[in-house]
Amino acid sequence: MTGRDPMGAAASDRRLSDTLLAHLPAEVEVPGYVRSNVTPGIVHLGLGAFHRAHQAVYVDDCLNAGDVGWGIVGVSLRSADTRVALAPQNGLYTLSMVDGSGERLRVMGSILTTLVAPEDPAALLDALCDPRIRIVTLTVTEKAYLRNATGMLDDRHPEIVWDLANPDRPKSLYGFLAEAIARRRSAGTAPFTILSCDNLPANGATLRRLLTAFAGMRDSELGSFVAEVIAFPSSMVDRIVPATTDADRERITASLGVSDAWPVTTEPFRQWVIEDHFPSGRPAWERFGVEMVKDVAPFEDMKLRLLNGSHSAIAYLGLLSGHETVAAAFGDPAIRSFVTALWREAIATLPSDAGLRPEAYTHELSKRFDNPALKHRTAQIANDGSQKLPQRIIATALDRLRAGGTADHLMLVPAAWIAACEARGHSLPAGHFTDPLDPALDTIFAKSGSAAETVAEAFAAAGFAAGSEHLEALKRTAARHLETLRRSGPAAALKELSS
Ligand code: CS2
Repeated sequence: MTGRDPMGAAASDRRLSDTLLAHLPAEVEVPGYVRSNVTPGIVHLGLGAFHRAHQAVYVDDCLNAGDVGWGIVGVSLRSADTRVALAPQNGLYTLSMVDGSGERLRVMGSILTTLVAPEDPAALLDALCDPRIRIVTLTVTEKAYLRNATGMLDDRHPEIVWDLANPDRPKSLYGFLAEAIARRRSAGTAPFTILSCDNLPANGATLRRLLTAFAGMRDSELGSFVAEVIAFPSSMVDRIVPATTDADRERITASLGVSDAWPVTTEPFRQWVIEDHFPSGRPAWERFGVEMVKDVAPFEDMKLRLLNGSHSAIAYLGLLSGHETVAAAFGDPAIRSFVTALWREAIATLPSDAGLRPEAYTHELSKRFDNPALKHRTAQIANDGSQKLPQRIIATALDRLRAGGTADHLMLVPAAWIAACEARGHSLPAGHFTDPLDPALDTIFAKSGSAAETVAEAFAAAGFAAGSEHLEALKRTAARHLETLRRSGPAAALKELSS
């Protein structure tokens, strides 16, 4: 396929759209349903690549099977980029699944409309109050939960302060959800179920706690209503989705013969485990491989501690060792054997009676990390370490120490996080990755303290192991690693652990 049609128009002159669906190459899968028959049933907050490669695909499966009441209203809480790309394409975009054996393309039709919250908060509140909406899903990333260092709602955050004073024009997810819940309640509309799909432990219960706190600050009765009436099932989501590159756009546009401004690239693997508590109804997701369970906690712990924990390790050690992608870093024998030892430390903290199969899981993970076609950048995963490490690494390390074990491998990860943050502007480009804690980290690094001093201040700023009796022990181990990283580099730190 050259990207030129017989009339001579370049592929990039024509945009993917409903009317062009019938003209795509036969090997490209397209929606098997009539999109104009689909009605909205879900509002999704956080229209990033992950949602479009994961949940939107499971919903597309349901629509293909004729369950057409579950179309998605996709919402960006920040930038208009996704709307700008997708609106001229009628919300259509291409999902590209890649592995060593090639690429499969499928055009997704499950996102019916796209909204940009800051442009028109009233439109989002209207969408949330539509009685046809029965579920609100979220992939807003860890930092949008606006927790302070002790894990409580950060009630001094400017967006929280604004939302309390301006309930009709909210900015944060809490402002939107609380106002929509209040409006539905006074209109006599059944509440929606709120389904967090972020990589947080007990994500449903966590969101319930934080939204209850926010709603209670507006009005104590609304707080009780959120706590008692709204359902917040927890879920574990899994699919590796690298950020889309210009090369992806060009390759996929050439294959389609029409231009797609924002396709998503992912791996063949996908997993979704959800607590089955949807009082207002839900799609029959279990028909498409979703595991509907009573308690998602063991699955969440396994995924956060084994996949995400090792991902962060690979990201920071990979960056310090000059590896640009996960596959390259995991192909480095020293990093690979470190990750194997890290998994051993983490597996010992998982429940043994929950039917998990961590050895099979890590075996499959190795194959996923090795996927040569994925080009998952270490810098992408390195973002927001202060928000990610508590549940990926620190909680695991605390469990190890509580059980009388060691956390030597685990504690190399926060040390490598600090070293990689310090390396920005030196051996790594400034701004190579970012963290909400960057202003605080800059102040800490400017003091050029010893490894022990830097670790103590960075741990305090991030709230790592705050209040735990094991905090000092964890800091000591991390400081030892940071000293080696600073003095002799990542190879020496890895070698020290392998001997
Ligand atoms: C990654 C995750 O960027 C990151 O922090 O660890 O996005 C990871 O790829 C997904 O959780 C996989 O399901």
